[in-house]
Amino acid sequence: MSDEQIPQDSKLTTSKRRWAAEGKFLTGRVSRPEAERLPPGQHLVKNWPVLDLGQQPVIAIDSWKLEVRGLVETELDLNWAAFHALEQSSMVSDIHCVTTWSRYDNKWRGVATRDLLDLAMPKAEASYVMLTSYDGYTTNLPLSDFAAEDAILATAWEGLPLTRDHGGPMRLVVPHLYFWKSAKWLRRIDLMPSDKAGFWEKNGYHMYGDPWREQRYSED
Ligand SMILES: Nc1nc2c(c(=O)[nH]1)N[C@H]1C(S)=C(S)[C@@H](COP(=O)(O)O)O[C@H]1N2
Ligand SMILES: [Mo]
Repeated sequence: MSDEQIPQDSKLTTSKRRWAAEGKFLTGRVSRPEAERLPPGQHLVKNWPVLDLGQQPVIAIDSWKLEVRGLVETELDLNWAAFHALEQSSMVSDIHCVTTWSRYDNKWRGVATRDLLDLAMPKAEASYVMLTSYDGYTTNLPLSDFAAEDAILATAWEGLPLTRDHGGPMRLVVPHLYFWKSAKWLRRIDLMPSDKAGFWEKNGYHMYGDPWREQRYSED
């Protein structure tokens, strides 16, 4: 599609134009050659392992909600219908778990984190994000990484509703960081001025978690 055909007032163009103008969310990430697709120390799996704290919360769609709080112009309280009224996107990405398995070409559908941020409008001081889930899990990452082009608040995987064991009804997917940053059963997003450790980050995992730099543990 040429630029002329994109409606200039669409949500996508608005957020892209605004973020480009602000020079925001530039992570310096580059696309990688196929030979570097598998990060060091990882092996490929075809199945999809389940990893969590052992408590898989049961969340009724009627009582599900997502809160956005902290350094935003507009705090958000979205129920299931409001979340689905947002622009829905599809993305295909790889999973890299710190326990050394990787899984290629996972097809997600849901709300792009950028589209959610476009609604909430991060304040200039917002630099980090804390994610809080229904099982009490927390994890932290820079706002620019949360806002990556391929980061998605996923409600479906391979065309089917995301199952509870994998974080359904909704989980985050941030493909360019180790998978512990991709909070399952996500309930709340807090925008913060500075970094704070989440659950695994307090327990020895790296604050950032880049698979290509093998940032597995905090002493790395
Ligand atoms: N809410 C929540 N999210 C979580 C976890 C968790 O325990 N609770 N575990 C993390 C870890 S360590 C990994 S590897 C992935 C695993 O996701 P999966 O079970 O869908 O493979 O979820 C991440 N997100
Ligand atoms: Mo993990």
